[in-house]
Parts: sequence; C-alpha cells; structure tokens
Amino acid sequence: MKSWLAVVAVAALGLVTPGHAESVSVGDLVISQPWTRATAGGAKVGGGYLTIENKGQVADKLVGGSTDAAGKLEVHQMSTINGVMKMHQVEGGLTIEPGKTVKLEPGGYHLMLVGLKHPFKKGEKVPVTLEFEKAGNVAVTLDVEGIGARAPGAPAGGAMMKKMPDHSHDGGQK
Ligand SMILES: [Cu+2]
Repeated sequence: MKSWLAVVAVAALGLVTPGHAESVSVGDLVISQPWTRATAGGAKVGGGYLTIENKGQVADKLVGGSTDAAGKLEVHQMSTINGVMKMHQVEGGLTIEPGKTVKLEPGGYHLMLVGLKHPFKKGEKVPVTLEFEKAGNVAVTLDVEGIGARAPGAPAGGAMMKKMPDHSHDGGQK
C-alpha cells in the first residue's frame, strides 16, 4: 500500500517523531500528528487535525482529499463572526507558505469529514488521502483520540478538574 511505503521511507530517513503518530513527507511537505476525535453515535461529521510544514521554496495548497470513512473530505476554517463560531470551506485551498508551518487544530483550520460511514472509536485509525496542488496526493492515518480531546494524546477536557480536589487533601490536614 502507498501509505505503508511512505511510512517506511520516512522511517529510513529517521524523520519519524517520537510517539504514536506518524509523520509523512511528500515533496517539500512534512505532515505530522494527524488525528481526529471519537464521535458520538449518530454524528455525521468529524474533524481531522494535523500539522503541515513546508520546507521548500514555493507555496503549496491543501485543496482537499478523500477517505473511505466518509462521503467527502473538505478543508474548513473555524472563525468567530460577531461572537458566533462558524465554519466554512476554505475557498481555493489552504495555502502553506514556504518555510512556514500550518496547524490544523480544533477551533481553527481543520479537515471536515462529511457523511461518516461509521462512528470513530478511540484507538482506531482512519486512513485519509490529502490532495495538494503541487505535491499531489498523500496518504496519512488519523489517530482517533477521545471525544472532546484538544490535542493528540492529551486528556479530554475535565480530567484535570477531577484531579484537583484530591491534591488539596495532600498534607493539608491540621
Ligand atoms: Cu468543519
């Protein structure tokens, strides 16, 4: 499979970042930490997040992609307009300027998987193909994190809060 070969090639160059998420290189682009969130039962859409670094001399554009896990894959932007969070498709593609790193993350740019064919469960992997204007197609695998995760490998929101009362008891007794 193409994605498997890409991973092997990257590993041979020693470019794989530590941790569970793989990095994939295509042309001058390095794509790292691709992840998504587990979805609740009936959800029909899911977000996809990753980091794209352009090590080249010319700009490239993420114009779209596809996945077997959903009907279509779009590139979206989340923005706050008059205090209301809205998202819309990025017209003409997301530009990755040379020498720059663009992060797709919750609350900002993201991949939108529309028309999910099955719910995503934590620990699963979702293969997607990204399409770049110059670099062409590249296969990456999204690691499914927990519902509400803010970052790859990070605990879901709320875990911190639950722990805090326990700390207040440590040695605090008179
Ligand atoms: Cu979206």
